[in-house]
Amino acid sequence: MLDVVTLGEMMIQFNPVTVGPLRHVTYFEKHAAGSEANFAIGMARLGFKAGFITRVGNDEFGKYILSVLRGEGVDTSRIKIDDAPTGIYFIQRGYPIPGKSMVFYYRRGSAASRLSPEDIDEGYIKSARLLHLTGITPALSESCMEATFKALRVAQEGGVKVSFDTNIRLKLWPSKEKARETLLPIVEGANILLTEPEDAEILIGEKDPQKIIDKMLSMGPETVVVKLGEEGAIASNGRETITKPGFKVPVVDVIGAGDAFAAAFIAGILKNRSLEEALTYGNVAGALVVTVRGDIENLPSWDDIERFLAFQRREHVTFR
Ligand code: KDG
Repeated sequence: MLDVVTLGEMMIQFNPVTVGPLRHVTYFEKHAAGSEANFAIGMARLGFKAGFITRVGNDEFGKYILSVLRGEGVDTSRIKIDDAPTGIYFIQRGYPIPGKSMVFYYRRGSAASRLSPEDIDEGYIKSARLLHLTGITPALSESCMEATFKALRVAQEGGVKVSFDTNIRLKLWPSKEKARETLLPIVEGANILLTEPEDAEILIGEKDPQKIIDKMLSMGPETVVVKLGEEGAIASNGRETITKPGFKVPVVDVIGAGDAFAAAFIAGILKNRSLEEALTYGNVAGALVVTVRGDIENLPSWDDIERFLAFQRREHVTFR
């Protein structure tokens, strides 16, 4: 029995120790990351039983990814070992825009890109309360796209809630049109929709948060969240619309903030907390993740969230 299940690609992330153009970087740190795996780990840190479906290579990086997921308490029973290599990617920090990060993928033909509908165990998906999908997995290959749609269908048949984070990575799509036509049916099939203005502009031609909310609520989802990066987020369930500003923190690497937000927001919703509380948890998780290199290291526990919020309220927090 799972609380949440997700599918996608976890890769080795090489994160430069110094900022600037990659050609001049000498030292990299090795991390394991990938949007859906970040989400699964985020949920596990918050006490939920999370399952992750993927393929990893029969190589050192695949072994590392498995050990990270197992160490975090994510269920790896549906992860297959494949002959193709584990995907990797590099981050470039602070260049050409200070404070921003870019990604460079080396993942074509990777083990996870060979994920296919046969890897989607219907009973496994139906045993969960929520299936989490992102716009990354269907962009990886035809078989990944089919696997994503099979998971969506199975969840809908089994009455499992679906959350969808649009996460459009243009480097993975042949065109914006292809991204739009592939992802719109998932938007329509989701119960909880998370997006950001650039993605919404591609999907529905709107980048104003209120217009995005109005339009997307009319397409099917019961809850729509527009993530605004350091500005925070705005969410609506049709009855109430709440805006929550983000927390000001020192930024080291912004990659992974959206996944942290998604995990903590959905954790709040699954715990029947108010929309406002769920948004606050999401903003805390996003703020914590950007202060370090790597996507998963600073994903918070409930205790971390409480301490962070107490500190913001200028209450006494013990450090020893
Ligand atoms: O959300 C963060 C991810 O974008 C990053 O970890 C890499 O999963 C990744 C991807 O496919 O872009």
